[in-house]
Amino acid sequence: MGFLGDLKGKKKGDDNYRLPVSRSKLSPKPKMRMFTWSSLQKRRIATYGLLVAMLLLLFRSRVTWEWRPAKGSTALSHSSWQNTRQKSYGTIILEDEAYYDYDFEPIDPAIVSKFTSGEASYLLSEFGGAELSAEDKKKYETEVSAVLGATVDEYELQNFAGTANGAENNEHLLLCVPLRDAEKVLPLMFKHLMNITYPHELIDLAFLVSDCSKGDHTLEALTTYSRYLQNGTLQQVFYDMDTDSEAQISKGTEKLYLTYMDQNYINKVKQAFSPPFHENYDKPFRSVQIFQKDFGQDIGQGFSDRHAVKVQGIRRKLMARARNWLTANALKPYHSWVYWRDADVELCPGSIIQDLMSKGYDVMVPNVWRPLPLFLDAEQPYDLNSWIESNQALDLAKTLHEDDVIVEGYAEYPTWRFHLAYAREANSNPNEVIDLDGVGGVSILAKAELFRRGVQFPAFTFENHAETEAFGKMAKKMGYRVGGLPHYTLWHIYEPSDDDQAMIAEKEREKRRE
Ligand SMILES: Nc1nc2c(ncn2[C@@H]2O[C@H](COP(=O)(O)OP(=O)(O)OP(=O)(O)O)[C@@H](O)[C@H]2O)c(=O)[nH]1
Ligand SMILES: [Mg+2]
Repeated sequence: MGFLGDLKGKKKGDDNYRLPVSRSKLSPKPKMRMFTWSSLQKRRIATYGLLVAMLLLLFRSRVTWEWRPAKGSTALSHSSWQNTRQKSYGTIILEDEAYYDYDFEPIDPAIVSKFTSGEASYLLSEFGGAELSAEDKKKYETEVSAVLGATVDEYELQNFAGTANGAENNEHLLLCVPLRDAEKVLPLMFKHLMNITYPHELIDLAFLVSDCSKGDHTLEALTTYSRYLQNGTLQQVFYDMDTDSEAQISKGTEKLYLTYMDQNYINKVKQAFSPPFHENYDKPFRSVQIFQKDFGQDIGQGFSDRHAVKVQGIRRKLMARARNWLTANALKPYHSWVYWRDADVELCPGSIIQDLMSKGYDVMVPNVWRPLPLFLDAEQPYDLNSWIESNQALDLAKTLHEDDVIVEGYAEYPTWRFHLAYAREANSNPNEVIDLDGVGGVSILAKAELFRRGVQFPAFTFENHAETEAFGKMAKKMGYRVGGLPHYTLWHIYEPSDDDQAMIAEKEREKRRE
């Protein structure tokens, strides 16, 4: 069964399957766009149509789509959702300028074709020679600039430095997510993306899918969900998926461990993903780019596989390569900020981007914990990669080979560093900031300037570190301010380890014996 196999009866010609992913293909502003279809575009549409039809067959999806012509100028709004809960899919007209700025103007093939035999020939055929009346001159200038100007843009990079009030200042942000074998967590990830209250029209989403196992559908699922997201209909898709009774039954058996968790926490998660949502929850993002590239990562994505100490250095360097490929391909000159987010986050405030931005740092991370079963104390500091350097760790580094990578949380590397994770006090000021040296990668906000200046995620050993911790160290070395919020917490999903599963099974057996 395909990943959307629980949904009901999608129609082949359904407009929700338009390929809208790049911004220019979202419902354009009528007065801004004059379109004639070139044969290339027609061919593309035919190919897309064929692909979509194949996808539909492949996923055997079962959603009933009810097409409703555009009524207003907004996507299915949260109030319409709350009030009616009906299936209604309106055409989205994206009015915000931020969807269209810093964009090459579309080239009109009819105008371009007039110039194919050179300018002299154009002048002759259009105006009978080079002598132009005032009116002809105007037309000439418009058409020449449509051909030349359409592909020439200039940027004053000073204007994209990033401020603490990015949303008010219309600052564009690139949101990067690396993905591997992530099919299962994609609905969670997309719900979090919709929950983000930083203006969606200012956010370009960029995903990199790598090294997925055979049988995993991360790439296909990501593409399909992204299309729904950009059509403003993903909320409805998830509602249908979440209310599908068959799917609930199989989820129930799979998630037995939930009964062993703190029910307050479970309720918080439920609440985070239930209406009312914020006003622009369904609003499409400025663009979505999906990249696929394998790096030869063959360490398993299971909890126990990826946490063995000896694989950490290799794994972290490969992750670093993936991150660098993603930024290098997706960063545009108009981005002021880059936000990195892992897909496997369970709870996170929708205002995270503004919250991290408001501190005025160049790099800022929150605290990351994870919930645990009650029999394991209910919660635990999770991301130990955000820390302040210690003399003990610097001394330890001197004893290591220059290519060795120190990883936190392993007895092999006693660093005695101050970890952001352990500094958390549940009810303390979430705005308190601590300066850091290393950072974890679950949720990093950084000014785009860092990447332009050459700060990156080292895929080699940099000061006995790799990836995000080395990113923090490198940023510091280049004079940037790196900080973390000890009392502002994101919750990583809990995946029962092999040991935890054995304990749960034992408890279940005990229950049956009682
Ligand atoms: N592109 C790419 N993404 C990856 C790779 N490995 C993990 N990811 C993704 O990177 C994010 C973090 O991955 P995790 O496996 O949770 O790794 P981690 O956060 O370093 O480790 P944990 O502390 O175990 O959570 C998730 O969104 C993964 O899907 C990889 O090799 N390539
Ligand atoms: Mg993780």
